[in-house]
Amino acid sequence: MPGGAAYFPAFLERDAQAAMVADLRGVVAQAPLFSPMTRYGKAMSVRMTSAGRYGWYSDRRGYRYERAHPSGSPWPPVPESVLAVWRRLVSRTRMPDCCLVNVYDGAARMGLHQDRDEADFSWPVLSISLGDEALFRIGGTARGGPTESLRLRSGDVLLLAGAARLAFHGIDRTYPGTSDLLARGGRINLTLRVVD
Ligand code: MD3
Ligand code: FE
Repeated sequence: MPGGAAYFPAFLERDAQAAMVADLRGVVAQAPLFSPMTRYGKAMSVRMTSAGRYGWYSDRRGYRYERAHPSGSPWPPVPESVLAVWRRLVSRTRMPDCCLVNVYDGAARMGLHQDRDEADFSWPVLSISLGDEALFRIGGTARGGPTESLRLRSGDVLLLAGAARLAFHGIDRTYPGTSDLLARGGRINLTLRVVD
């Protein structure tokens, strides 16, 4: 993995994962999942929503953070169960502005990309995986360079800082049926970010 990436396999116990999923049901009830349009006008296969001061949004105008859900309502607060992980690994004083919730079912995937819509890349991104396993791929800061793959499992946490913060990364596929955490199957990934 690139410098600045830290991998914490099985960081969350089963009970903590289940409590987080229950909290996320509340988030999704207030801020329903949607499939963002890429800037090319094609719907992403991953469904998303957010919690926090900002949510990530995309349409033909491009990728950005917004203060409100597409419905016009403010995003719900980030659940305490999620903030607790940030406090343990990132900061006790600065809380994340955004918890992006990515939901993968069936054939959903995410192509290689960089996360560069945030103002200050010196803040890390914290990722929490829940539910089905996924094939995660990460490379360097230039598109087209060598990549390495890692199978992310439910309860795994990744911290992307330093050089890894601007690394190209994506999800090639998930492995349906590899976890019984989510009643309807699938995978949830949370990313916690400082936006501005
Ligand atoms: C490496 N999510 O939301 S999480 C994303 O599993 C995103 O849903 C993937 O990429 C997912 O932007 C991967 C691991 C991850 C998250 C953010 C990163 C890796 C990262 C930011 C910089 C470098
Ligand atoms: Fe990303």
